[in-house]
Amino acid sequence: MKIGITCYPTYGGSGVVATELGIELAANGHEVHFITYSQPFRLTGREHGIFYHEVPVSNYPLFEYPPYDLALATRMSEVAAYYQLDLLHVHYAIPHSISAYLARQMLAERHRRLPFVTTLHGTDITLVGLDHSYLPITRFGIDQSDGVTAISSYLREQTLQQFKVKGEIEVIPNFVNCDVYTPLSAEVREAGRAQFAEPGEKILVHLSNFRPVKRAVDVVKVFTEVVKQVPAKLLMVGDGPDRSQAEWLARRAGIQDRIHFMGKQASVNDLLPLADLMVMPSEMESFGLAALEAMACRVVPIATAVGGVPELVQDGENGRLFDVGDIDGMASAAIDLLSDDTKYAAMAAAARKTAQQRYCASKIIPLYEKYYERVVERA
Ligand code: GMT
Repeated sequence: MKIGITCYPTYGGSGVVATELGIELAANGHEVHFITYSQPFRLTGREHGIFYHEVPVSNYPLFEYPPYDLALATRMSEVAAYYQLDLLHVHYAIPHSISAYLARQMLAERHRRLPFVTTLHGTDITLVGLDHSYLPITRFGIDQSDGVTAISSYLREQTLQQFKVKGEIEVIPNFVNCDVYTPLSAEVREAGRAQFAEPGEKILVHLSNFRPVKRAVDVVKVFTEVVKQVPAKLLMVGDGPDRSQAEWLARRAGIQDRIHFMGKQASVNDLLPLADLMVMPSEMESFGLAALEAMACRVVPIATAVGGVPELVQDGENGRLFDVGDIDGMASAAIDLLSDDTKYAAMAAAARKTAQQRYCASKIIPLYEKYYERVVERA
């Protein structure tokens, strides 16, 4: 098939999922066209079967707000016509589903079909879509989509309840390429760990866009308790509004030398397997992709039981779950696991098994392919 993909190309879970999906689809022989305002950060631009089309947004003094949604709709319709796309797949409802709707209407005028699938990722429903000014247009975009998927059962239920949408929503969970996100050999892992930690020290990792919903400050609070009992280092991967507060707290606690603030990283598959624990204390996660990527690397998640996370993490089996803000609970679970090699090894193995058995790209990509076929057939 020839598939157009639109997403937020910069840092964020939905853009990562969209990019990885495009890479997997191209590897399966499909032709994939990314239509976004900049090249998705996990793409090099040289991948076989993947084409990138930038959306230029002209700005005139008259426009206080440049109309990106309209520029996107125009580019979507052009790319669809020039490359004879079978369908568009947009990630994150706002404004992508509305631009796709406009592109479909524009092409219909010229007797061309362009069905589109919208994948809901989380904050498009749980935060942005519930802002009164966005709710009706988000509902409209969802209702107009030729297919709608959600990345967890939790998000599907939320959308049905809050938006009272008309059509079906198919749950297709997020995925990870278990060959790319995979444990390292003992030798390579030890060499990698030596860049960040002394021999015998444990490594904790946090990966996010440091938005308030991620509670990055809680990670530092948990780590402050952990290092009182276990020699350890913390890798803070990513950047965003709460980074400065997290850095300030680390200094105030006097543990700044134990924390590496690494900023945005293009690839994390070489970093995650160096760690022992992933700390994800989010206020909300519709799925929790960072935890899945860590689990695939045999890293145990210490997370909060919010949104779709309990669909991925079963407390005490393949990770640990706590209430939001339960710093003591998360810290003592981390200390317990880092002090008991047998318990840790069993949980780490279960984490990897969960990724392999339920969320491997090889299992999830065919679900998207079948879904596309159904959408194209009935459009
Ligand atoms: O929270 C983020 O990282 C941003 C957001 C996005 O759309 O980029 O993430 C959402 O989508 C991810 C990929 O599907 C999910 O793994 C995250 O759980 C979800 N974030 C929230 O629900 C807060």
